[in-house]
Amino acid sequence: MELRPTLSIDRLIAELSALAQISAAEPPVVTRIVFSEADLRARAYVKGLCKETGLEVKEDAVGNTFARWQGSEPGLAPVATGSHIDAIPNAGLYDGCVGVLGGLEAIRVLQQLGFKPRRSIELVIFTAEEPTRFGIGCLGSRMMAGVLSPTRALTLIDKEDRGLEELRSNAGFRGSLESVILAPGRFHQFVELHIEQGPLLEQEGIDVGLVTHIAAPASMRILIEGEGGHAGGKLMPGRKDALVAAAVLVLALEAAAKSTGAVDTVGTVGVCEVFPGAVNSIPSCVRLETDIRDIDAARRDAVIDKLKTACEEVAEGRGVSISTEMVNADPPAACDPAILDAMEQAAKAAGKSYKRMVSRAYHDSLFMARIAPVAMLFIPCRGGVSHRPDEYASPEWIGGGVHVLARTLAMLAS
Ligand code: HGY
Ligand code: MN
Ligand code: MN
Repeated sequence: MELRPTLSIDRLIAELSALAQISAAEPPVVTRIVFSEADLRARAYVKGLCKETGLEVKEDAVGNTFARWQGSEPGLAPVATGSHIDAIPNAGLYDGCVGVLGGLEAIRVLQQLGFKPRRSIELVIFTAEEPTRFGIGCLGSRMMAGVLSPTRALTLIDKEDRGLEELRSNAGFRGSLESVILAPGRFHQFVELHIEQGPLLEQEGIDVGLVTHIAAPASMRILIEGEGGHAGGKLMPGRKDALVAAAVLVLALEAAAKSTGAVDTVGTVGVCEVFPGAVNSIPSCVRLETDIRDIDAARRDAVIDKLKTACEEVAEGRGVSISTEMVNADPPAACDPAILDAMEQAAKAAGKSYKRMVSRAYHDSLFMARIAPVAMLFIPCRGGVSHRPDEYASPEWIGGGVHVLARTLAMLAS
């Protein structure tokens, strides 16, 4: 089908900007933690746009949101696109939101062109792609794929000791958590548009990335308990300083990640909580949250093993007690060749340059891949910067991604 989508990129940029104003932080900083007041206002805003577009909007028991454009053969499993609108603290306005509002714009373009989908097209807004609240990423899509069981989900608590049950019901989401699990075949195919969150497309001057694999993320919590004490009265010999022990582990993770010799191995300690946190008190307890990834799961797991060994050695050497907890250690996902080919055809028809590449960030597509064929479509982001307020994707880059997405959806839904 020959499509010449006419995009209203100005409207899309205005909507992205309007969404970015809905933040727990002062704009241009975006902070939107799942089930927070800002998250609920953002959901209402996006659902309003979906309803204006004539989509049928439904939500599941944890707030995953499905906006459907009914196809001519409703008995066929729909094609879906979408991403997330929650954002970590001190984030930008494009991560996730480009895939949600860009997916909506792709649907509007096809509607304006008079395209009639045979398969329904659904825009999905996933709950809690970011790990900020509960320490685990992709909460909504994990539950949809049955990777995170309702029983385990009910054990999740945030830093204020509030659990999923309390937070989801306060946010107005009801129903059994079992009902979130999707039967295989619920979706025919899933395509996610997202900023690259890396520098390659911009550096190489390429319009879109066709993602072939999504890296394998893992997260491990480390609790270090020492003795604490008076910073003046307690002399250096015999101290059991939990923060110094933690510092050794932070360096050990960096060394382990670098030791694989593969550029794809990354290790980060993004959270370090120090107790009691008084300048004149020796830290008695430190909680670290570590993020370890690679496109090769075995290589990633070797880094985790090295970090665990370092924990044992530091505990022994410094007389502190160290416990570890694996939050998640997910396999990588391979994207679907047929969808990749469709995206390649769409890029050619749209006159956009493209390259096949891996995703080093994880996305809801990682879990959607458990229940449907998936692929991701990347657009450049300036300097590869993401998870910072200066994250930026130009209207031209965004427009190119939406154009290719619209053509891809038209092919898949025909
Ligand atoms: O951390 C990630 O890869 C994603 O941006 N949540
Ligand atoms: Mn993110
Ligand atoms: Mn994202």
